[in-house]
Amino acid sequence: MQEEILLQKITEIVHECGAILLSADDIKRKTHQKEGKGNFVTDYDSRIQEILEKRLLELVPGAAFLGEEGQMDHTDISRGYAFIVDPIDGTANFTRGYNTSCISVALALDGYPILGVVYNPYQIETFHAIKGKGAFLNGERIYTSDRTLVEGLILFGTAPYHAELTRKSFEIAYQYMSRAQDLRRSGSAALDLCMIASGRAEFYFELELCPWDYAAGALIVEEAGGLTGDLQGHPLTYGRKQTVTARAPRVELLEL
Ligand code: 2AM
Ligand code: CA
Repeated sequence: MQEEILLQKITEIVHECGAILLSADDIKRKTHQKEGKGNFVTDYDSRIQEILEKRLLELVPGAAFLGEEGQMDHTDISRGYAFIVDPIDGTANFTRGYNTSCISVALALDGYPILGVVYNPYQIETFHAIKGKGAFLNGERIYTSDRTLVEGLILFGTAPYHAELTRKSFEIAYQYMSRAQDLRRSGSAALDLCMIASGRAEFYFELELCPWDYAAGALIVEEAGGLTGDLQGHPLTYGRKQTVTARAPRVELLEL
């Protein structure tokens, strides 16, 4: 299927799932604790993932499917097509009615994303990118900002489910923040990446993320002219957990 048509169909599916988020009720009763502090799942995460799995695999039959919910840690995405999907990124926000969550869908080929869609139904913002064809917000081309670190806004995730990473997360945040303008913390890695892509913020990091948290967002950042990698700038991979950074091109990584 032609990439643009595929994008249109994926976007339609993701928008339908966004409507489920907006109409969610009685979320508290439908929330369950997962392994680790601050790590939740709701009945909506599972339901949206089921819909995404069924509908996306109809579009690309035979593709692998890696999603946050379920036993998918061993899914091999290194060859052929693979969907890498987070049904709700920002689940803790969702359970609190904080209205900062999104649906994130990436299509990867031979281990690397070639198409990404991130939809925030609360702001009606759809970010997308196709490899080599730029990044867009609601159909308009977006670019990372031309600010340097001194003028920059820092975003970070605290990896709350890994208590041993808390101190290090704040030490790194302090290093960047003390050289920058200010700092924000949203609770959704995919949306943070889209903030970098759209030039609203300049540097983002989180010490441990899963591929479904960053696969779509990282492609959107790169296609918007930004840089992604780990804390040293080594390229991201998409088959395992890792540290993720994203930045506007004039922001340099600090030697920590
Ligand atoms: P989630 O809302 O889909 O769970 C918050 O710091 C960010 O980290 C969110 O994007 C959140 O995604 C993600 N996250 C939550 N639990 C995680 C885990 N166990 N491993 C990696 N990332 C996680
Ligand atoms: Ca999730």
